[in-house]
Amino acid sequence: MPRDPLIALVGKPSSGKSTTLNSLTDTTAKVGNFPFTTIDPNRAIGYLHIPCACSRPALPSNQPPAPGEPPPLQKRCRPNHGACMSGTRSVPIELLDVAGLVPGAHQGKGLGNKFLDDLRHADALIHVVDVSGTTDAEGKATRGYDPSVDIVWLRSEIVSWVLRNLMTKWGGVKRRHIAVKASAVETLQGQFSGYGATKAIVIRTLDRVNTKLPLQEWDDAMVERVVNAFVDTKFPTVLALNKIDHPDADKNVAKIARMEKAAADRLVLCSAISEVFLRRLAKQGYIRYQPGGEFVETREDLVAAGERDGGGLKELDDKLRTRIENLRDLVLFRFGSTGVNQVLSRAAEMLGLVPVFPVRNIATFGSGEAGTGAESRAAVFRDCVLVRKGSTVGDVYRKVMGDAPLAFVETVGGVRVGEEDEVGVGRNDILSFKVGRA
Ligand SMILES: Nc1nc2c(ncn2[C@@H]2O[C@H](COP(=O)(O)OP(=O)(O)OP(=O)(O)O)[C@@H](O)[C@H]2O)c(=O)[nH]1
Ligand SMILES: [Mg+2]
Repeated sequence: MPRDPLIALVGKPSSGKSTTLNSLTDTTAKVGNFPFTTIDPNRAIGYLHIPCACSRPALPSNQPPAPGEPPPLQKRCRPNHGACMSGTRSVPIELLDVAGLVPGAHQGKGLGNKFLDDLRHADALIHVVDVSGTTDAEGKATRGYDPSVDIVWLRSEIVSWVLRNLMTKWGGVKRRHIAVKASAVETLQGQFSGYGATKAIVIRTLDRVNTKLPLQEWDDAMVERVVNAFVDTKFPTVLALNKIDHPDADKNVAKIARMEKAAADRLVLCSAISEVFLRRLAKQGYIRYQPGGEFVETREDLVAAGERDGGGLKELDDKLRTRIENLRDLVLFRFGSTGVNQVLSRAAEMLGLVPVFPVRNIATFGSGEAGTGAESRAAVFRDCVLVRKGSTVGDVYRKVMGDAPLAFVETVGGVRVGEEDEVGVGRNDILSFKVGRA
């Protein structure tokens, strides 16, 4: 059965990995401004924001009663996990906060070997880069550091780690490869299985390298090329340019953008600390703020807008008011949000994750007890699972229902779909599984 996707946050110490994790979850990982605050790998559930099926006007009985009104299904959408706000659904996804990596990590520097091992099961990486330039390569406080070099050395540490693991055994690998007359795909799959590499990943790796040379004839440079291609295939990486609230961030971001021109879609600007701050103030009743949103409203704003009791919000002192003003100007107004949700969405896009909505009743999209009169008014789209692009209806079934025998599967309109049909956004992504013999 395919595993649930796992996204790992990597970066040097103090780049803001734990803060980013906190900004995407409800847990509070230990945050500090000194290196190596995170000692153990820290798993948490983050929330990926996606357009929910309940807001699709093309679904039967989902025409809005009047223009501007929410469609009827949206009012009855009740996720079992996460939430759905005005058609934007937050779907749980597993995140891993890897402790800070430093140059030389693959040789064990700063416990690097142990930390790199935590990456084995990651499907995608979020490299949290401190673009304020106020921390050096080891995460120590400084001024005017050039963060563009972090992007280069961190990737090369990952490559060196995989390369070293492979090269220590390469002689034996080659001999065995010849003895059992294996294909390059088979041999490499065996070697890369410890990183959770599937056959498809190995095939894509070799496509990238594009060599006709048999494996036993590869020289060191060729093995290194293969490992580079493997790292790019196995660990698609989003660069989260964090701390954009800092005055020195602009020039560093500009430099990185020039450097990454060919892969600009993997850059996302963010200020994790702003998101954590805003969510905390909202929880404490000082502001109105939708996580990841563009706007912050204070009591004064709401009073000015005619809400008599200021929405029940608390009064802000001068210090808080100034901080919120700055955050509005420096982050929300300039960038449209704190950017953290986009970081996660971009990682999910790179992974090609498809949200699928299994329902019990394909006519009502409900998942409660079938057949009751209340069914048509009951909660809808209770479940949503994330699967990889290229997954089939059968893959989703096994993920959701396990080994139970499958009779047939229906999608919207009661249309039968085959077990081998692929799922995709807007196609075979609302499914009703009938268990038992066909
Ligand atoms: N200005 C600013 N500071 C931030 C931001 N995000 C994190 N920080 C600060 O950076 C410091 C390090 O943050 P952490 O989240 O602990 O960093 P880390 O990458 O988890 O560090 P290690 O666990 O040591 O590897 C803390 O003082 C944070 O408050 C941000 O968006 N802007
Ligand atoms: Mg940390």
